[in-house]
Amino acid sequence: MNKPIKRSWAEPYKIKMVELIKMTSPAERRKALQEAGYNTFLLKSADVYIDLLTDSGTSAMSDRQWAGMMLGDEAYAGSRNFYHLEEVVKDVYGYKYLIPTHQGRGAENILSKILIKKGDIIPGNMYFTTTRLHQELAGGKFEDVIIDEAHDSESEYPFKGNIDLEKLDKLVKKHGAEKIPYVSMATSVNMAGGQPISMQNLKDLRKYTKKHGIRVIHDMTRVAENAYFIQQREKGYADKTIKEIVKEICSYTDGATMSAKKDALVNIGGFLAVNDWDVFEEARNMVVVYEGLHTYGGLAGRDMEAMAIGIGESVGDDHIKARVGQVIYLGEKMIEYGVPIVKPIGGHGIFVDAKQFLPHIPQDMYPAQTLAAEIYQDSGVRTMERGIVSAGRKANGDNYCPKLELVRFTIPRRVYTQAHMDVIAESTARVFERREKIKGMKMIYEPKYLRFFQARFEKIK
Ligand code: PLI
Repeated sequence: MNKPIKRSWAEPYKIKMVELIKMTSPAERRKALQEAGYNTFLLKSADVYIDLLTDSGTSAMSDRQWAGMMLGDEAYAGSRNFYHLEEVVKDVYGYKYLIPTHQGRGAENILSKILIKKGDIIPGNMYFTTTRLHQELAGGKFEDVIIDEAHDSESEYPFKGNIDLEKLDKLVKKHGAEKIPYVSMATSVNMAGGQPISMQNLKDLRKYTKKHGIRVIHDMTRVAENAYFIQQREKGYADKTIKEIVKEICSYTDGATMSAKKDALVNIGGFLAVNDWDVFEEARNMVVVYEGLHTYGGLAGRDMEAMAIGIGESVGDDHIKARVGQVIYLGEKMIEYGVPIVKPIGGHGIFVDAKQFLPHIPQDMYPAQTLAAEIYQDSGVRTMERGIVSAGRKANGDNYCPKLELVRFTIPRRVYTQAHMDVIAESTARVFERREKIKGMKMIYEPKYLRFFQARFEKIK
């Protein structure tokens, strides 16, 4: 059972400062869960031992990033940190024009408002919660064109983030290219389990969209992790650096929204980056309405400096190997314990298949939400639901019922150790052993937007 997993690498950093965390008792956790309505988003961080809620804004910054914070130029207009960030975005990603935003959804809001008209169709490789909501609020309709394998947690297909060009072509034929403002293409598809898109698929997508005059907008939140899988799995890329691969990915797209809180190793920040001057001009005007002046977009100068340095670190080969390596380490431990997880193991976390883990709980009794609560109860490890609660409701009020009903164990970058990974796997294995005794839940409060953040639940007796 507990045979050690072979490994020939270690983290390319050493620890200079630590943050103390504390273990709670089972009784304290029971109370905390009740107060939080069995929603891990509503737990207080002080009650959490190992926090795998998200990899968003939870990474550890480097000494260089912290030093960069001291170089913050807090001028309202024309901060030197903005120009540094602009230069880095051009150098690393290749996009011509930059609009900083407070985080990813700020960029999604602006982009959706500019490009989407009422009645438009936005095809994409699986939805993401905030991305789809902004597309809908702008009057558009999201259509999933990811390959079928992405919806099957057991499929070992190496590029489950790929776009099915036949599905895309059907949409173009049905609605006409003029109804499709862009294809929403994410690297490291979050809701599929952090699954990559291949370079070949991107090239094919570029060719197809060019022919039809359709833009490709890149959700580049986790582009470096995607690049790692291309380097490891795709023919012709083994000898290329992560930086080279990242730049090539971006070169097949027309613009991007970025939540820098993930790949780019900062606690806050994001941006919209485009190659088209007209879109840039409109975005530069709109950002002053929703975020702040176009040279800070809701961020402090020091935040932009930390982001500029973080982007550089995020495309380091040693960094990404250790980052994804840690995720794979945890996933392999889970597999050893017989825990059903999404395969292949993705870039930013382990996604446990709650339908297989708790087959006796129907989807409308929230197996993934239930499992996240049970894991917290067992060990104070906080995970999150990525299933029917996250999927929300359609415009007509019906629930979206995703095939994937998952609990996400998201690994913050450069934060936890291998021993933490062992504790997480052991706790999950303990819950797995008593899975048959676990009962589902009912939702007792449902907010209108992005319900997974604030919904409340009760245990079914
Ligand atoms: O949380 P934001 O607003 O900085 O970014 C929104 C966002 C956009 N795209 C993708 C793929 C995301 O993963 C994303 C945010 N993800 C969160 C918060 C997460 O926990 O996965």
